[in-house]
Amino acid sequence: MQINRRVQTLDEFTIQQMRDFPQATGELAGLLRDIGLAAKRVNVEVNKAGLVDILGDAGSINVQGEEVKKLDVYANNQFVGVLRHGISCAGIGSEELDDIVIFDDEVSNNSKYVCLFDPLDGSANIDVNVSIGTIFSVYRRVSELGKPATQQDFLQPGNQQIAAGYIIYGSSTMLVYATRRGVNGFTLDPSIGEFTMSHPNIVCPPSGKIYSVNHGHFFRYDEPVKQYITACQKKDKTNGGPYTQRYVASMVADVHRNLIKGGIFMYPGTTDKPKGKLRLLYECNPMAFIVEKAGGLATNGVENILDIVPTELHQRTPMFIGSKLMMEELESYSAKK
Ligand code: AFP
Repeated sequence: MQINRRVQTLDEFTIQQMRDFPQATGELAGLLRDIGLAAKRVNVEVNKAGLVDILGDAGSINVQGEEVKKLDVYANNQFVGVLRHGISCAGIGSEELDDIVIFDDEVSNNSKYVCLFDPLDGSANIDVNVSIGTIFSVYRRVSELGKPATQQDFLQPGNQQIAAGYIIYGSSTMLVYATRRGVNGFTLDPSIGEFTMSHPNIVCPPSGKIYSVNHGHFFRYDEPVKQYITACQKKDKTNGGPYTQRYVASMVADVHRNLIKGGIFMYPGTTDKPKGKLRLLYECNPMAFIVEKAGGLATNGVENILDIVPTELHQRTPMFIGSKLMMEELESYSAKK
């Protein structure tokens, strides 16, 4: 029996990754440590949301025109705070903030990275105790070090990401992140207050039996999407099925489940909202980076999510993401069109 199994913490892992690159400055390890700290603080509040006065709406409306729930505001403030006071980030973009925030101090202006995040994705689920998450995306600056970060640092295509990840506040609290070297998952161990390696080298199964989509919009999807969804419903033992439909309406939870078990998540455009609902910079790009580094695929129905050149901070995009073979079957319907 294995006892006192020594598990590697997130910080130990990122430092090990840094040691593999002698030229590394440790800034990325520092950034991930800062994100892990903010995540632990958010986790405490998420786990007691029902007990303290942070349930319900904060009364304000965010840039998306959505009711801002108090936990959204708290989470945003935690991530902005640790990144501003860290030494690795020159500025941030957030779903909760109308515009980018450039930290513009001597240390931050010499930081190599900028960060974009959705501080609390799935916030409509907060009050009903369904899993929610934080999504983050890290870019190397394209602007001159020593000077403040600029808008162009944030409007880079997703294939330029240095790292991307999410925290899922669910039955356990996990932090999953990807770099070009792969995808690793860490589970928060409350007994030591550290994220500890639980899912090394995550690989997305090439196929699966789970499809995730909001059926309530079915008749507003375009024909290839409706044809693929119908094909999913018709799967049986003779052609890789039967499939099951799972949809939590927290993308982090849906994509995490499909990443581990195999599956496809779809948030298509609709006749009334052709760009769909999900945001490119701090929802779709990071999730696409993670899933693609794990061997899956992510598109907007026409091109790879990671190849889209952003034009504005809060732009939306249709999103199809998941197991490679399931994505290719979906694409075959678009090709027929
Ligand atoms: P909220 O943060 O407003 O709850 O939106 C969550 C989300 O952006 C994404 O996490 C879900 O997959 C998607 O919206 C659910 O949207 P629908 O409720 O329209 O299906």
